[in-house]
Amino acid sequence: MKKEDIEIVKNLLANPKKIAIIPHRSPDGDAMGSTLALYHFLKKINHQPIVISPNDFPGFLAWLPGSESVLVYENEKESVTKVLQSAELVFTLDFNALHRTGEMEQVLQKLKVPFVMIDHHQKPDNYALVTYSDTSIGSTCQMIYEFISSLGKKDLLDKTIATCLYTGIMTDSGSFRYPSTTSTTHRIVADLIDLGVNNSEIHNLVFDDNSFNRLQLLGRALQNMKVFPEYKTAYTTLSQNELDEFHYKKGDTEGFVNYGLTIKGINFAAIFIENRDENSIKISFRSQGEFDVNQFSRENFNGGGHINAAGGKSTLSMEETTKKFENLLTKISI
Ligand SMILES: [Mn+2]
Repeated sequence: MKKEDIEIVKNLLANPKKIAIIPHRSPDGDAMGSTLALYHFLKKINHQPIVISPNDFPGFLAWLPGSESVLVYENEKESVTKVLQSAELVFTLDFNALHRTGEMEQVLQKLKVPFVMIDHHQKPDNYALVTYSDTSIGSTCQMIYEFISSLGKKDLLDKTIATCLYTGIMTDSGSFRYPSTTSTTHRIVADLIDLGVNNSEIHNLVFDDNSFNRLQLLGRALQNMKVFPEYKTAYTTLSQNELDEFHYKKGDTEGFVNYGLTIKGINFAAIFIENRDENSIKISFRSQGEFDVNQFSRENFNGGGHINAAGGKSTLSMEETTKKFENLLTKISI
């Protein structure tokens, strides 16, 4: 973090404030972990923070300390809008473009108070007074650790904050196996464990949360998979009917896209998931090695993210979307 930005943030936090902390829509472990860690930290230094999520967070994160205090914009738009309008400072974490908050963007855009962005995705938009952006860091939670350290407040870290941070570092690093996991990541994690984090329990809480329906939905996704060895690519689909058949709940398809990459010789994987209500196809891309799925998604599927992990969207039918995808495979080198 830049020296002058640290000074600006120190000034912003010099007297008690009402602070809104915002994760992206459909928050994952890193988004919830980082916003709640910052929430606990700001409370400790006498602010009045509140985490406001654009929509519901998945059940496998509902054990996170402080999650019961999170407001969900989509569930109570009017009252949450008022809370947002009363904020004196806004932190946006784990995303870098306001449209990632969905409908809440309209409210955020009208706010006249300073924004602080802390994020590790590529190409940050220019909406914040302070932009702490670093695409080399594997998780926003790791950045929050660095952020608190930069403010000279590392001694305020405790088991609660550390538990939130550990969760996001673990989930965004694929349990410490993605290339963005560095020796610094492990040193920070060591610190968190010294603060009392129960790493093994957190792993169980997050990953051993399968329902029978979810396992069957995974089975369907694996059966639907198409593999193109010549393009080192595998993709799968889930239609709305299939989601309905297995009583899909938010978060159920988390991680499904990664299975394609576990096939020997496959470096590019995608999953296409139909959303009948929004009349669109939600897409996740993953790659191994050089192939830049962030760029691929930006150019072809209105999305973006990181080099090896990105999201996208299509308003074509499922059939047209996968046809477009298959055509693109012939034009790229993976
Ligand atoms: Mn993240």
